[in-house]
Amino acid sequence: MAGTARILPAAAAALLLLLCIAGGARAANVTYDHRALVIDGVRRVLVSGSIHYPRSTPDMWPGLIQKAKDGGLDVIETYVFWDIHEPVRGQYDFEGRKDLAAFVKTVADAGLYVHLRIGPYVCAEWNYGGFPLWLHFIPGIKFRTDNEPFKAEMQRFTAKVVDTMKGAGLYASQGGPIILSQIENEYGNIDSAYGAPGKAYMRWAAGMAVSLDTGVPWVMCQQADAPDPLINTCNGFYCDQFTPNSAAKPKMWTENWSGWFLSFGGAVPYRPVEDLAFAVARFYQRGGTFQNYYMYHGGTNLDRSSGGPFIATSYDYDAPIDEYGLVRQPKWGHLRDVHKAIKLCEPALIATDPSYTSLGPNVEAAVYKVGSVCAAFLANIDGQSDKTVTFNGKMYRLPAWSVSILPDCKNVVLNTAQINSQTTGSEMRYLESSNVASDGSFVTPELAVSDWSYAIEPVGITKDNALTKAGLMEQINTTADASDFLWYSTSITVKGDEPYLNGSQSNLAVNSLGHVLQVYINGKIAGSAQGSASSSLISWQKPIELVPGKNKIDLLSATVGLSNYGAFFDLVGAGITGPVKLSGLNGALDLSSAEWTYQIGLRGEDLHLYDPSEASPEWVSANAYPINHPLIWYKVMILSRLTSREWGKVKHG
Ligand SMILES: *[C@@H]1O[C@H](CO)[C@@H](O)[C@H](O)[C@H]1NC(C)=O
Ligand SMILES: *[C@@H]1O[C@H](CO)[C@@H](O)[C@H](O)[C@H]1NC(C)=O
Ligand SMILES: *[C@@H]1O[C@H](CO)[C@@H](O)[C@H](O)[C@H]1NC(C)=O
Ligand SMILES: CC(=O)N[C@H]1CO[C@H](CO)[C@@H](O)[C@@H]1O
Repeated sequence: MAGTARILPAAAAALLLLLCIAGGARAANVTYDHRALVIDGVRRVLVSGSIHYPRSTPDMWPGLIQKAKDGGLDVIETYVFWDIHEPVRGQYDFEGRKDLAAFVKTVADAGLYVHLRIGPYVCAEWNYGGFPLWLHFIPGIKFRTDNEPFKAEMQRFTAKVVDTMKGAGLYASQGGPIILSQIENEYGNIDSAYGAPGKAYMRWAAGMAVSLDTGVPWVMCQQADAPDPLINTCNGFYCDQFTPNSAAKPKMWTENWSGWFLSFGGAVPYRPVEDLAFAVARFYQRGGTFQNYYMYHGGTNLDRSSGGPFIATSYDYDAPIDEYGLVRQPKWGHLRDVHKAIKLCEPALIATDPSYTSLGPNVEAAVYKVGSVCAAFLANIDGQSDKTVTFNGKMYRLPAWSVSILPDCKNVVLNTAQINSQTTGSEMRYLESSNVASDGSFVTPELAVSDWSYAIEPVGITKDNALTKAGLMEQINTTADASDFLWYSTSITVKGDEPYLNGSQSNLAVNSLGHVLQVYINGKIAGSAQGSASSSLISWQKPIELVPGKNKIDLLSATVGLSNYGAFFDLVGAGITGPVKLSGLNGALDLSSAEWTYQIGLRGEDLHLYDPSEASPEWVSANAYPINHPLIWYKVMILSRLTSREWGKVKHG
């Protein structure tokens, strides 16, 4: 009996060990040296890509991640979006599209690593840079500087994320996929505006992150003076000229822009794959060992998550996987080939530092050679002319703005300007209006579209909880972003002898911080104006018609995504801060300090008209639409008749 008792614990331990290995949950030791991230003592050449979990749906995640893996990625990078996880202070939400742990586990299931960029400031063209709005209302708070209330909140949320990940065993040190984590974000671009307290804050953030003891390295991107042991990394279109701030740190590129984001009214961004491939190959040529595509799948800014002003709802980014989750060719395929070529060079890349030689004007060779292991990159950085060069006694032709990759220092397996992969992409089809069924609905083989219906939105104040106050109020302070909309309403009484009148006409001038303005006089639209992505300011002026007696002035101000970038972006206001003036030939009436009534949000929002699952009686289904009513909601239902799998097949044509 005594013998059995001694043997049992050993058997149990052996079984446990087996279980751990079977589950793939073997702890990995992630460190770094001057060449690379080092995983379990081995330097690694890694290709990473950004996929932000809330910009798609959980049922899309496995497919997106598989396409990333098939495209040659080793790492999936995501930001963590504070505002969606803590919509109300202290009330956390990690469900559905916000299930960060499930996303990280999905990446692990595909056998890839994760770079978790906690921020918690993330920029990301995300509403308010990812900060929850309640943060703005904490007494005495100043964002992103040496301010105790801010630091306390930032530390609490960062620790919450780290604890959630640790609780699920997701750090590499625990056998999970997370090999890297980021604190703050591109602070070095703007920290000079915060002076010495900004520097103190940056050092505090680094120390706070390290103290959370994740067992994996931390990075700060675009932060040249990131303190040890944090790795400072590069973001940009090109990062080949970047060097880290210490000879003990590897050269890492955390944002290589695969394209660019879309703003309302702006051009749809496009970055040719030849240029992107050139930038990537140059980075590995010049000693880089980790680069991340921002974005690999951009996705969609769902709900009200778009940053601003005027960031579009599509976050496609011209990425290798398009907004809908389909591979974009030839971008995806060519980059996969580039990754394969770079991986063939990995033994040489991790063995030594590159040595550079000039092969003529604008032509550079980099050679990684130790004993018989050798890899070379030949770059023609001339944007105009092709070059023919001699390297190791052989002739090579290099197209303009291209890199040739030679994993054995002899044979070119890939040139970044020459696309060998499939070039046909998916085809998007518009719904054809010719396919109208007898019941009036509109049909294609794949889709059915219901009739349109409409609902009237009243002009001006309709809610009981409207607030009346003297003077004009800034919008974000007033709405706390509970809605995009704020009504400003006042009235004036016209006797007929007012100096600002001339006959029946008078000019109304409205100055707003943005982003969109609509002006109503006595319930009728008098005009509208909007800012743009580069400046949201509005200065509107027009003759208006007033009537004897009482005149109602209703101004509707709307935000289109709150600012997400720049020093003090959190203090950039919105809405009608004035002046608002009526003027005529003989005088003016300043309405800026008049009594105004404020209503946050529209009635249709309170009725959840935007929610297809709620059938509001407000909706009128009709063939004729109201004419000359200024504010109307419209609705149509698109009814897919196919499963998502069949849909994918149809899209691929
Ligand atoms: C992790 O690896 C580093 C060097 O690569 C080594 O110094 C350290 O002791 C290792 N830590 C553990 C826990 O194995
Ligand atoms: C309106 O303007 C005209 C000149 O354009 C002027 O003669 C007239 O007196 C003005 N009327 C009022 C009420 O100010
Ligand atoms: C919002 O209110 C705060 C506190 O009253 C004030 O300091 C700030 O200037 C206001 N912001 C804007 C944009 O007006
Ligand atoms: C936002 C930003 O810094 N963009 C720059 C990135 O790099 C490219 C190429 O060097 C510049 O043209 C952009 O202005």
